[in-house]
Amino acid sequence: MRHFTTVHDIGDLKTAFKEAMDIKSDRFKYNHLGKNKTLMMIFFNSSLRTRLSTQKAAMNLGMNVMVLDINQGAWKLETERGVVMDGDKPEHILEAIPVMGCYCDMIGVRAFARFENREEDYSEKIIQQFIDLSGKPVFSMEAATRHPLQSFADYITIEEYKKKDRPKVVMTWAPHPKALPQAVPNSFAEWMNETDYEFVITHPKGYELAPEFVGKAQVEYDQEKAFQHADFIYAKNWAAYEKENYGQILSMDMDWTVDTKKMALTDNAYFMHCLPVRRNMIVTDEVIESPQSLVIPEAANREISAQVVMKRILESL
Ligand code: AN0
Ligand code: CP
Repeated sequence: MRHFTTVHDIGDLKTAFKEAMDIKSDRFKYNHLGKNKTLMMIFFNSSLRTRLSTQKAAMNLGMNVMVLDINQGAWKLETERGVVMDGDKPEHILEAIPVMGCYCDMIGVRAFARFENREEDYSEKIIQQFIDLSGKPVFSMEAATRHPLQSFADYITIEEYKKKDRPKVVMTWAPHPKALPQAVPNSFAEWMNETDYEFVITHPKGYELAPEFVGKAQVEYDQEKAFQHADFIYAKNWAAYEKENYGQILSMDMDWTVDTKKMALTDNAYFMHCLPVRRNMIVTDEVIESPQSLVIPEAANREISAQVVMKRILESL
């Protein structure tokens, strides 16, 4: 594997899960693979889990790690070609990327959707430029439309906790005070559509995701109906995708918050969220603190998903 930006880069999911379990049973087993190799992590946006779990996974593989927060200490980057750079941005991304590529063996990039232009976000301009111009393998640490390391960790978690072969997994929209990208729900849907689980998406009208991500998922606008017989509830907020209100908040309806009453409609479902989560907006204290909450094991699996991905990239160098 050279680059990792979508589920399609990982191949067969069952094989990837087996590799994840192999690594989980002894995370230092492949420590020789990363000797004298350097991971560079580039953050255009904040992070707690991705930063720590990816660095830890790289250290487990014996790699050296460099981290750069573009907005803290680096030169402000111009990203448009053709502009007269007489403003507040001293460096162009078209030089910065190949320069970064000189100092490392692979690059992890976090660059969220900017919500300025839907076509530009959905063209994955920033991460694609890293792929085209760095000369090094590139993996996504959440790009404009997907968060595949998160979805891989979510998939591992479901495989570990499922009590039946074909669980019912329900992804539900929930309210949030700030506009959030569609990357996490898009990506989760993309991974779930590669499994044989029963997969349902529920959200208020107007929050439809891009059809290429919804795929064969069932869309149910009645959240209570969707929760019936669910084995996993995956909560997430996202802003509108539709062209006329792209990136906008259409609803803050607290009736969509995941609470104990709604969880009681499920088949004793597990609760999942990628974190960070706003309590008592997305989910109540009671639900996130309940024994059914998988938010911590899910975050722990971020180290494992990152390690499978970087191990495969190292093997291809
Ligand atoms: C980000 C998002 O929703 O995409 C990152 C989640 C992993 N969340 C926030 O910005 C709060
Ligand atoms: N889930 C996740 O990616 O968290 P961070 O934004 O803290 O990295």
